[in-house]
Amino acid sequence: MSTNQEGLGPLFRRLFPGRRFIVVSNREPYEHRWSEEVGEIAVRRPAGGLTSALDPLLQNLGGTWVAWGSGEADAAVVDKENRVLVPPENSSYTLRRVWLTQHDIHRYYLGFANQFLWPLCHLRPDLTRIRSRYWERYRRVNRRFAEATLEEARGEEAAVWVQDYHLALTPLFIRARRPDVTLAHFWHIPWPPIDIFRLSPQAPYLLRGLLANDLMGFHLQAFADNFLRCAHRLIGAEVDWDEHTVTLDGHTCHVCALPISIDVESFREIASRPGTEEQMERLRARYAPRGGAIGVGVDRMDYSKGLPEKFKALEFLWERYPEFRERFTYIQVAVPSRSDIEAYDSLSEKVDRQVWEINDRFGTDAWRPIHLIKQSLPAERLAILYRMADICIVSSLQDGMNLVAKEYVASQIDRQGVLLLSEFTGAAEEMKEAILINPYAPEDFALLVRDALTLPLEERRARMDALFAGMRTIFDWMNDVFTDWGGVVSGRDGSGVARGEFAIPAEMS
Ligand code: ADQ
Repeated sequence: MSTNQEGLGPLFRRLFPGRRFIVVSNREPYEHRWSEEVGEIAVRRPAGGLTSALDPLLQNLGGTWVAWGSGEADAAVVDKENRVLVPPENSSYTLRRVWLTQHDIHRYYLGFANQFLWPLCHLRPDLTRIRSRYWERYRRVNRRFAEATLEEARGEEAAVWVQDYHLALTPLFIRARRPDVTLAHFWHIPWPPIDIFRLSPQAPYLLRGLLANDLMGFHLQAFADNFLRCAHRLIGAEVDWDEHTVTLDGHTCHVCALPISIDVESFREIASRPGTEEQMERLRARYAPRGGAIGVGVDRMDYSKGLPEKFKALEFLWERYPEFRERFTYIQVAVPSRSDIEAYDSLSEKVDRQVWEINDRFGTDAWRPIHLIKQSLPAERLAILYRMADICIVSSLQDGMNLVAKEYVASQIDRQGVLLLSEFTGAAEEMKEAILINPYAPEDFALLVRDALTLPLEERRARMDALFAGMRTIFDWMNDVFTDWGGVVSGRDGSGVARGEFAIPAEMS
């Protein structure tokens, strides 16, 4: 752990002298809502590690954040250019809002992004919905984000950082008009192997959109390699496997593995606040009235997170090893997510049913095996749960990184917990001292839960200390992104203008 938040502003200025910093993402860092008081507007800061890390940096640099204006009162506070200064108490940077209609939300966000790209990238082609109207709207909205970004660049030199799978085409739409802007993109979810990605009828255009970047970041080298292979085989781009670069129509994009992390200190600070121990006692008495161990899971209700697989394994545990009945209680926090999509709705019902059946089968008058909390909890409550839990289970079937695993380790002030981590998460590449599980094999999974619950304290401590020692922070990650990106820009001919042809194929307009 080395980089601190304060060092990032000066680092950016040194690496990108004179460039305006612009972040582009689907979600916005501040949402305006009508409050209970008639006519009053309240500001909400949507939770999320990346937002909380980028916000202070933008406050320091005074740049612009371009995002979907999703708050119901957002339109009431912007100026005629759709801009509002944030944060409200200390105007430091510009939030430029992009408006989405109900059709846009349905087709671009819920449609192409979340019913096509998300399942495809999580190796679930069976759940993809291919609709031409989704693709048409995805193009249109991506172009809208690009236009807003171009206006915000105001003809000045700029460094634009685009986030995630919602905006794969935006880089090319920007680049085609402003080759002098430097562009980086971070893809937060897996990039699938070519045999899956090629199922996409739009594969060539998605690749072209992303190859307009100077830097393309993934959590793992394996995802970066999948991307390079797709670019080479599907559109004939030239790949340099030693340099991890890919060149198309004269422009070179650097493809890097940059594993994300969390604000470790913030979780530790919250988990060690005065009064936490008393709250832990209260929670133990409430959830595990017969004593014994407590396990925790924190996930969005998403089919990639392996919740049914986890509950299947826990069912095996209580069935085969009755000594854990009344001696091990599991708390699952599962925030509802994308519930307008059928696959999410049916997952939620399935999980409800499964939990009900397990509780009915093994529960007693004094003890409920699984507590399912279907709501979003503030970081303060999550940190207490993480600190209290004897084990934390992350059972994703596929996951770009998985921040929950890192949040659990950061909050383990008493160094006694055990992390069970799916080998199919990006985090498993770094967190070798976790107990690695295969969520597809419920009996082996159950055995490993049993092992975790019976590990001697000394070994739990040794594992947790090693996990903690290996933790990097989200600020280290941003430092790495800027350093790699800055290296690419300074390695160019000095003019800052990207070379290459940036024509937009007719199918993309
Ligand atoms: P997600 O799929 O959202 O992120 P994850 O990395 O686990 O997955 O992050 C979830 C975040 O939401 C965590 O910070 C967690 O604390 C929070 N959260 C979950 N349930 C919550 C609840 N009930 N209440 C409050 N907070 C809750 C995507 C990719 C991941 C990648 C991240 C970051 O899918 O693979 O790690 O982006 O790049």
